[in-house]
Amino acid sequence: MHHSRLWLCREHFNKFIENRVMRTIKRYNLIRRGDRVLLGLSGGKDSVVLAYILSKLRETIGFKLYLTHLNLGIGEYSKKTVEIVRKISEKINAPLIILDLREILSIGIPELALKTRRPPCSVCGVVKRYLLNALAVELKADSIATGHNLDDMVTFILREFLVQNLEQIPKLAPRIEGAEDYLATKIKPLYETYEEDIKKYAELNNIDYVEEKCPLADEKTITSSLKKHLGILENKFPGLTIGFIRRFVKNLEKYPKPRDTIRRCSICGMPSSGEVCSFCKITQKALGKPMGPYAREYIREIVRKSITDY
Ligand code: Q46
Ligand code: ZN
Repeated sequence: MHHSRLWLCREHFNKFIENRVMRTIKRYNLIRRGDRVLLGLSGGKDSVVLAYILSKLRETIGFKLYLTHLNLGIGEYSKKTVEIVRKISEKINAPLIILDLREILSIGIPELALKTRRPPCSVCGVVKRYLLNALAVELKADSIATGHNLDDMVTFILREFLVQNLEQIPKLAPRIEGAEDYLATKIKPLYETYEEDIKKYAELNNIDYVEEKCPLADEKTITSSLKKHLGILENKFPGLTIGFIRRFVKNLEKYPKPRDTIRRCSICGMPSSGEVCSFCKITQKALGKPMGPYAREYIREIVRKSITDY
């Protein structure tokens, strides 16, 4: 491993990565004994590798792991991701809930973007955040785990700094507390794990994941350029990225607190910065009706049917 100047065999490499995730969980108090953790699985390498590692740690820590996948209705790409996540759920023996956007809204992300005249990733972000949170609330999950890795997080922090969006920076912490019964806590167990190591872990353990990028992804963003350059810097100065993130967490208190207070959407009751949440607004525009209440009821039903200890 370039960053730590270690050269390990497969067995020791696996141990090294699993220990690193375990230490991240402990250092930032991400998962506690008895927790119910909902992992958002996209089918890409990060969330898939995280599912494997969390399934290995579940007994030692003593928590329950649930998986969820959002079928975004993006043609062949979505079909492939669904296949992959089903396989993982069987392999690691963790319950999986698939939320199908075309079943909930009758349209997928491409049409939703067209009808709202917004970039696909922007509507997609709103939809994913909403459904994931609504599912976690329904499952009474203690947290939502996501596969964001070290390189992702440093890139996001640098981007917010570059555009001087300082109030967004505290939201890039490894653990973001939720609120009451409508906003789930979010955790990032791969916060200190290099992307390069995640790829290696998948390769060495024959873990299948979706390698192609989403066809709607916008490649010309500040984030993708920053990530490339961060990789070059890390190669030149091994350990730069991990050193940065650890100092960043220590300095978190020094950044301005976000001013937007979280309220509840007057239509569906989910978190919102204004009177009506973005999901209700987007669906109102695309379908002529705010779909928050329906989506929540749909999720409630699916949880009732598929989770036995609910
Ligand atoms: S799935 Fe959705 Fe991503 Fe595709 S439309 Fe954009 S945000 S790129 S992670
Ligand atoms: Zn709403």
